[in-house]
Amino acid sequence: MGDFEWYLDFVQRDYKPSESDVLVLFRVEPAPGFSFEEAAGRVASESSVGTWTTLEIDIDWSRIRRLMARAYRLEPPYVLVAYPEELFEEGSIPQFLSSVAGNIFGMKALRALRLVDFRLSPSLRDSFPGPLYGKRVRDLLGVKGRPILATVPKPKVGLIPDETYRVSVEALIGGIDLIKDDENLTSQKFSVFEKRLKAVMKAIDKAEKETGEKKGFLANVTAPYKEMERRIKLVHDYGNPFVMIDIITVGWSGVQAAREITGELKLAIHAHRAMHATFTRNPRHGITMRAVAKLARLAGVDHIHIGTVVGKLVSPKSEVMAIKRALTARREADGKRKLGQDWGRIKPVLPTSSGGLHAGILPEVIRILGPDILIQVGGGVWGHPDGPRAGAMSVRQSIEATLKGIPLEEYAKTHRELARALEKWGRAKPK
Ligand code: RUB
Ligand code: CA
Repeated sequence: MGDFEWYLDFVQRDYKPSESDVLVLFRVEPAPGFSFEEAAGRVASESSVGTWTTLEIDIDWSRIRRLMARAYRLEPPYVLVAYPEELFEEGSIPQFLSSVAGNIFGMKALRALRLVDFRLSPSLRDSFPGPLYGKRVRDLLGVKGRPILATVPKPKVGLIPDETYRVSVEALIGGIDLIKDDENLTSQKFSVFEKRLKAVMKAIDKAEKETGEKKGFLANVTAPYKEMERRIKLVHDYGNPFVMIDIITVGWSGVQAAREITGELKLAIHAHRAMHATFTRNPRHGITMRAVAKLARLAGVDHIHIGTVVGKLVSPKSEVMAIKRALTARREADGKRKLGQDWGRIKPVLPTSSGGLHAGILPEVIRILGPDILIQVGGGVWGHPDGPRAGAMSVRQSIEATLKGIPLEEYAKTHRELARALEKWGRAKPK
């Protein structure tokens, strides 16, 4: 058997990347019988121009050699790969992922592979729209100096529009800014999309009149594409400036196409990340949430879930902070296990903290993430002993106390709704 492989040609330790290269940082575990170098070469090869064997065709090989990816920094288990930007189609997240997160994840020579981070070249970056509003969604609501507050009516699915109307009025009057659909509430028979939209808009109208505050609806338009487009237009017709999309289940093509329409209609996109944990959770395999968040920023969502550290879903502090930086930095420096991106004209995204939150643990969330975030509290509003209006009030009171630097127990002496929330939950960290 002759020597038919050319994988090691893709390892070039002396390569100096240029400004126009796209860099991707991988964590690589070779399968038994393969060296780290062989595994790294395969990653660069299969994600760019290579295949399993040398080729015998008469073409312009100088072009192919130019298009090769190069694994140039090998620090087991990490490898940094440089790709010439020409390998990528402008403005296409699907094509980018088919390259750098494609076949390589299934290669027999790798036991595990994780896409840790990436940096686009300036011109590839600028081929994406980024958020329409990003942090400026605050202007849509007129909320300044405190986190924006959303709530998902619970039970998460099963309410009929009339019930959604009644409970939404309560939460909005109690002090919530945004009613949010849950990830799996779209248009089931008991809550047909347009009927629910109508109901929530009616609740918003009533609450705005009563409170003088501006309110909104993160309406989950997630659906097969044509239907999603129809729902986005409906949301606009009803005069609501927000939609919510489950960005992972809809897929990047759907998110990018939705961004074109929402851009025309001037709607903000709330990105729910349901399903991300199928590939972000295992630290040895998959794609980091930090990388997913950067893709979402490029595609142009305005808010995205980043975790809570203290809530019901897995979200370690270091990871949550890394995601937050990737979403909000104008320009990030390279770190030990991260590639900084200069974001140019691409706006920052507003981070959303959600999942198992209630009045008693909001001070910790704000201490960790700061006040420039969107906070979503579901069970912590709907499970309040005195109902959702009191639940919403308890959450606003907890935020007020935190921003004024007053301990919750102290503030609770003069704020009954907060006191009642603390009686039920204390500082419990839900699981
Ligand atoms: C919130 C909820 C959201 C999670 C998603 O409900 O279930 O879908 O935030 O997780 P509750 P993440 O407030 O009752 O827990 O935000 O980590 O993506
Ligand atoms: Ca949910």
